[in-house]
Amino acid sequence: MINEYGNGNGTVAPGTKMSRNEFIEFVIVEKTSSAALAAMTFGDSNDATSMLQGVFSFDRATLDSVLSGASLSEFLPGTIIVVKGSSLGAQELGYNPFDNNADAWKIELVAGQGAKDHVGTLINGNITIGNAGDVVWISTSNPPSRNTDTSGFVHAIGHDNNPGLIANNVAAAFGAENILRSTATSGVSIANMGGTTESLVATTTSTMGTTNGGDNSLWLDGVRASAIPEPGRALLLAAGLLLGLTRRYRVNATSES
Ligand SMILES: [Ca+2]
Ligand SMILES: [Ca+2]
Repeated sequence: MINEYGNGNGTVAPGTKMSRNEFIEFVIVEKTSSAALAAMTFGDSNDATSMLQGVFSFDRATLDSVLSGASLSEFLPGTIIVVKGSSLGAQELGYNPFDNNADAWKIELVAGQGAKDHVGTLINGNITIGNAGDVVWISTSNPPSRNTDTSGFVHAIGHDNNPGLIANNVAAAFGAENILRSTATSGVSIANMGGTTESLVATTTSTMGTTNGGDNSLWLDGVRASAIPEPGRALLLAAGLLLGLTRRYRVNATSES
């Protein structure tokens, strides 16, 4: 799912096909392999939300190196993957969901490196978030067959006061709440404050790489808690039990002295 995207100034860094200071934040809601992610495409629409604009895909080798570092074969539910422009810092490929640390659940890919423009040239624009409107989408089609093809979309969110074809198709497929009736000036992010049912807001407080606060954080915290495999959870329970025993021992020691 797309959890948030940030609108910057739209200046595209050479060779990256994405605005320097914009980002897309994805959340994974079921166990997903690097092959499955690399087989998908994602991108944006034009400002009128009437046509697809940029089409990207994830770099499988980068995702494999992340999973290998974490000794996992799949990304766990609750994982955040950020795709960002080249001015928003270096790639962050550390991933360790067994760490009880929000940063350990996310990776950040830079456009042109861990996430790249799709080799197909049928739809060949840059990812630039528009002030008047935009739709950010992820699709099983590789790539979509034409610039109005939304048939493979597995999720999309957007903003537009006057929705075009793509925005209208997204509203019909995923719910009217997936398109925020709003503009988004530079510096504004569109963020889901809900869970699997969108509750979109336009906000100047972007949270690239972390949960969006409110019900969005409660939802993803719950998803993460139930995603930790049993051995990891058992270890955490054992650590908690040990802590409890230590506390009791300390209380007894204090009362005896
Ligand atoms: Ca756009
Ligand atoms: Ca966020």
